[in-house]
Amino acid sequence: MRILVINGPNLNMLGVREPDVYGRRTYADLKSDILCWARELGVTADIFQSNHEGAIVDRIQEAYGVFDGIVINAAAYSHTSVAILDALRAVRIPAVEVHISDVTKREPFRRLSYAGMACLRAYSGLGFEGYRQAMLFLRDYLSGKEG
Ligand code: CA2
Repeated sequence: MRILVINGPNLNMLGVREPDVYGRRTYADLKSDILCWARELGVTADIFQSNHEGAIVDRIQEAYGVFDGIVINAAAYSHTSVAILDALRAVRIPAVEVHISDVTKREPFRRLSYAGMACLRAYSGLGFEGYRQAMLFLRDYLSGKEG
């Protein structure tokens, strides 16, 4: 089972600034956690990060026929990008949204997620653990254990 994990703009800055919102751990730590959890869950995870909307759209399109599931934290593009929403809908790969912070408790503009409209569910405010929950859900969903 192949899962593509997509991270959007500025997530590569994790641990560098705003530790009160996103914690002190770095993007390298996040990647290593995701790969470790993927091994434990018995899935293969590829991780992609970009600060560019079009690059994220390209990566989603390239996933067609290759990946079984997508975990996406589109970061700020979650709240603005109809292009990412359309790409997720076009490939019809089961997708789950993740946000490290609790977007429901921040500025009102973070409550709307276009990417989330193409996702089966969202994990928000769980820190890095949200990625593990998303991969676990997808593994069970794809193997028919979760409806
Ligand atoms: O909570 C999340 O995971 C977000 O997707 C993170 C985005 C934000 O725009 C979303 O509303 C919620 C921002 C990622 C930026 O990460 C930074 C990391 C370190 C320093 C500054 C920003």
